Amino acid sequence: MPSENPVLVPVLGDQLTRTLASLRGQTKDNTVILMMEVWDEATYVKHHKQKITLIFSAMRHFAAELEDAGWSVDYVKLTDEDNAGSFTGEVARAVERHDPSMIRVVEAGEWRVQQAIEEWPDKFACEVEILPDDRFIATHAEFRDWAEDRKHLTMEHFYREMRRKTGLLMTDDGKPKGGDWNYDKDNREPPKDEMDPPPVPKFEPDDITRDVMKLVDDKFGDHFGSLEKFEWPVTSEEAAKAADAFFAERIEKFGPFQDAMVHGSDDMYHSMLSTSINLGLLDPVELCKRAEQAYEDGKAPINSVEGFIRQIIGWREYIRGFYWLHMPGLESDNKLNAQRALPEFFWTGETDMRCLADCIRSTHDNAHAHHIQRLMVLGNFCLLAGINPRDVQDWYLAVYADAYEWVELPNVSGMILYADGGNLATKPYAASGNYINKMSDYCKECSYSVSKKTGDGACPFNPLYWHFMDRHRDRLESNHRIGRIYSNWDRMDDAKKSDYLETAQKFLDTLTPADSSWARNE
Ligand code: FAD
Ligand code: DLZ
Ligand code: SF4
Repeated sequence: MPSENPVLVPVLGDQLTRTLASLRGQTKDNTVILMMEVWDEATYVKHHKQKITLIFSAMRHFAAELEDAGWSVDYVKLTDEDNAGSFTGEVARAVERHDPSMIRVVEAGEWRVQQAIEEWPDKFACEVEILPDDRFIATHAEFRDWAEDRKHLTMEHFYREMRRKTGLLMTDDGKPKGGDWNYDKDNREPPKDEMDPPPVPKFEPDDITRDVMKLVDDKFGDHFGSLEKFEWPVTSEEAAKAADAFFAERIEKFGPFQDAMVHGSDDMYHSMLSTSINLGLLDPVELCKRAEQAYEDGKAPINSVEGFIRQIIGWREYIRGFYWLHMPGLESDNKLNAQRALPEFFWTGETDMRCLADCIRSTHDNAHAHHIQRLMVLGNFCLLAGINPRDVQDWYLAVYADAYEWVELPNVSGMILYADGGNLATKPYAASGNYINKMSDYCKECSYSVSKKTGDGACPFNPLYWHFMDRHRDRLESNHRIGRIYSNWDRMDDAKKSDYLETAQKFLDTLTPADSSWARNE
């Protein structure tokens, strides 16, 4: 039993780690751990049904695990009478119940929630200690120091700092193992006919998960997505099994086929570990150490291992640093002045564009699409079609089981939409149908023809690409990484250019805007 005035430790839904900074140093007899299912978090966008199920189920399993280990957990369910609906409201109720000597909390991942937490010292009579989230490698201050005075925040430079800091893939004399820092050039193989990725482990819903599924069906039945194939790991034990399978069976080919896409193959050689990493069920640095060990043991080549480690200590850390550096403000950036509404087919999947239809199907069925689908199919389409950043942000935040604003927003605003004007990406990731054809098997059976550039039946990515380049010429022409493209455009005769622009416009005019109630409660 905790003492009379215990320390109250609120643990948020993406802080499901036994070694969380706020629990470290606490003893079981002086601590009450508070976990809260709250309406505000469940509905600030209309999250995919699998995302809510995953988070609530993982929270309930984590609470049970802590209780089994002898901790006192005060767990508030969504349907509990008097649930206040917000973190602050629930902490206030818990303060009434427990009269704590102190509140100890780890900073939130999202700016929105952190703003609320920072009001707690004024709201509550007891001391409030807000601790850094040291599950990340770089602190906010370290990232700010690194970014200061840099004209461009190049991920590769930051990544090298993280390699040095962690010692991952470094030799004793401070050189990158294998000789190069980055093996991305070896990681762009198109899919092969005989490719047969081993299946990702699936985790059958247990009683706790099934209870949550009923709750989600009941309360969030109008949210996007299906619960039929809910197979995510919901405990650290299950997540460890998923990681074991990745290191045993898929890491070898992770690198070469990182950018490949195959119709109906929803995971390829990807790790499928982002949901577990983001929830706190897996430690990102431990995963990188295991990847390095696979290289040392001769079980995976350097390009696969370096590629995996770069995604985690490079991109993931950089994205988080970038988010905190640019918030608030990043969410309202719209430097390309994109105003078109998100097309309805992003929610219904009803489009003849086979690549998009497959990515949306996977998103609907699994609350997941792999990186290159998010970037070069869905993201590329939103960029070229000029979809407004707010709609795109809401969609990505709602539909992916691994989506939290700190990771979704820089990827959407900076990486795919260039809405920050090029702070994150040195050039827009714009591509015609040719790229998708090279890296996938989508085009073979599409009702559009990827080799047709204009007119009826032409792959829409082809004219949209030139429509995008033409309408943003003023901004992009001076960018040395993209400027050369305009000489190709200028070499075309006027009739060809008009053909491109007219075909694109005709296509854009066919798009039905989505109703905003898909993403947010009115
Ligand atoms: P793998 O391909 O196996 O990669 C290994 C790990 O690297 C991932 O688990 C993830 O932790 C990390 N990683 C890889 N790329 C990125 C990246 N660009 N940013 C941050 N971490 C990265 N990832 C999220 O976790 N949440 C999101 O909300 C999210 N939104 C995205 C939106 C867009 C537009 C794009 C282009 C990417 C987004 N990503 C997001 C990154 C990436 O697509 C997912 O992390 C990845 O698909 C998860 O599958 P995986 O675990 O099999 O990844
Ligand atoms: C995403 C989410 C959802 C859907 N619901 C909850 C919840 O009810 N309780 C909770 O603690 N966390 C939830 N989360 C995750 C939070 O949104 C996440 O912890 C914060 O956004 C991080 O700042
Ligand atoms: Fe996508 Fe165009 Fe290929 Fe069809 S032809 S699958 S729309 S890239």
